[in-house]
Amino acid sequence: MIRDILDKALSGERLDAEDALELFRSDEIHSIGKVADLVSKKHNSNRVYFVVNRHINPTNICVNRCRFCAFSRSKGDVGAFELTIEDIVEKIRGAGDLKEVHIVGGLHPEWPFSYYLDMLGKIKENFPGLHIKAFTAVEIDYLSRLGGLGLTETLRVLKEQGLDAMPGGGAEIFNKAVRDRLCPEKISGERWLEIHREAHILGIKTNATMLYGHIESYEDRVDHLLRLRELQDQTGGFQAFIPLSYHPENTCIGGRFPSGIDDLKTIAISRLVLDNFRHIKAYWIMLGEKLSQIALLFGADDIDGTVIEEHITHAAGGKTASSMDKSEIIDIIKRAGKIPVERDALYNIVEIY
Ligand code: V47
Ligand code: SF4
Repeated sequence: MIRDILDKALSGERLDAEDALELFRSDEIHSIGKVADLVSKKHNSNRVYFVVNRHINPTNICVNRCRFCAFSRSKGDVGAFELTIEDIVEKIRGAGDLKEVHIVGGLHPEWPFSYYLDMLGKIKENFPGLHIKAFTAVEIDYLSRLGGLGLTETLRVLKEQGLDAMPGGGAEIFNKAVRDRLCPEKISGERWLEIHREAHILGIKTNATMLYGHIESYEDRVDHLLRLRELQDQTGGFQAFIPLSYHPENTCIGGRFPSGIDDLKTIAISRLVLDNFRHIKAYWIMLGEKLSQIALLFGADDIDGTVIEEHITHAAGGKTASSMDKSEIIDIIKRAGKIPVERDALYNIVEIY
């Protein structure tokens, strides 16, 4: 019974795989969402976090060419781009008083490891107080091969150069059969988890994501969530979980957008299953401004940030703007009956509104 599972979650008892699966199969999104909201309040009272940030993609040239990715290009393709480090510094300079820069990109076939070290160094030199949240586990694995350093050493050197935190991308769906169809060239789910474990051991906080709504089953989603929960039990190094709503346009695998109901249900169930994650993020770029506002009543306590420039979602049919003013974000949160809290990349509080 759904009621029993929700009572279990409310009393703080951990949900198991069967419970999570039953929630995904259920249509009772109102009750699931209500309980997720109550559980969210236990973690964060009535607060909703946001960050004044800017996204930067140094390049969309990528050797992996995942089947769900409309953003990537091969070298020489129309629309392929490469930013210089000066371009990146200028983009940050033009963005005003940022608290975080979020940097992810393709796996470039020719750039040396030193490009990435110089990028971090130049950003820190020009903007000493700015947090750098950069490089998915997929990029970290690639950089460790590029630099010929082991995983630990690669992460250590990047941290020394200014890496403050890592984003949660590249997780997709851990199940190998799904991954083989979605992104056969990408690192395995096990390797993604290993890289985040190592980052946590070195004191680098990270996020986690799950790309849902394509070819995966509910069982795959549950397996994905439980593997994240298990690692979080061991390290405590994850800050936020972000369900990523699949965008199908211009991709190899095609398909449909997940329904709004699936989006809300996935946010709410994530809140209930990931009892050891402090934050669940409703990424407004992928959910849309209005649905992400409703997600704040379905267990989400973070809405990401100002973003400014976005390519990954928009290449695949994203319909939102690429940028949202801080005042708009505050308004969305307030009109959901929540308290807007501006944070930095490490969830230190900047201001409560
Ligand atoms: O790794 C690619 C996903 C990710 C599509 O950690 C797609 O704070 C939907 O991880 N439809 C990058 N998703 C974005 C990401 C992220 C975004 C915002 C905040 C944070 C954070 C992380 O986007 C990729 C991939 O999983 N993606 N193509 C698509 N067609
Ligand atoms: Fe490359 Fe990332 Fe796109 Fe895959 S999802 S093709 S790794 S940019």
